[in-house]
Amino acid sequence: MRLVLLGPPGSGKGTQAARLKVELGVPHISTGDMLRAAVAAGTPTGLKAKAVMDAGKLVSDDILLAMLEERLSQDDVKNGFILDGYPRNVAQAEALGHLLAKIGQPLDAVVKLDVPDEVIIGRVEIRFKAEHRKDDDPVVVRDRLKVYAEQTAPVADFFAKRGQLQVVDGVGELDEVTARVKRALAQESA
Ligand code: B4P
Repeated sequence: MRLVLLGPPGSGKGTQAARLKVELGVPHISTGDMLRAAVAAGTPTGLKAKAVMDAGKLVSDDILLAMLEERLSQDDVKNGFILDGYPRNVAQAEALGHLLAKIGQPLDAVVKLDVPDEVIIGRVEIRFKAEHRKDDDPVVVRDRLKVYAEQTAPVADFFAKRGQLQVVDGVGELDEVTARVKRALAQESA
């Protein structure tokens, strides 16, 4: 299974990917986690990305593509992957298509988690209080939602036009949302 999880910041992409990877037996590739690891390690990529991430903006397409290309060249993705956080704009969606064609691993499914802004703001506020992630600050979250509407929402249209998009209600208990995603994937493979 080669799956892309789309959705606004805080829609639960990372949360659901962590559950689905166990059931599907494929690795979870989170570009957000990879960037946070680079920041924590103080790598050149991390140094460039930190301020951009803290401000809730998108890190440059070049950095993301290089990171993803390297990750998708590793052995553990041979049987598939769950991609969470990429693509975040149409240029990244196009780059992903070229990259997957090059490595002979076309996508099987694209699932978008649908969650209203007010629910997202509530969820992320809880995490901000617990973890103090700078980009979870309520002011930054509003900017991230703006970036999503302007740059990432068109990615859903990109996949919809290709008949690849499934939209799943992302509001509810974690188990409920997981069950909805699994139903969408079962339909895709039927
Ligand atoms: P990400 O790490 O992708 O952050 P996210 O969008 O907030 O995460 P997600 O939607 O996975 O939400 P989560 O499950 O954690 O990106 C961070 C930053 O990295 C970006 O702003 C950008 O700067 C940079 N970046 C990453 N990829 C990039 C790219 N391709 N190009 C450029 N820049 C890039 O859930 C959020 C919270 O909700 C959690 O606390 C969770 O517990 C809770 N939650 C989840 N599901 C719930 C449910 N059903 N009910 C109640 N709470 C729930």
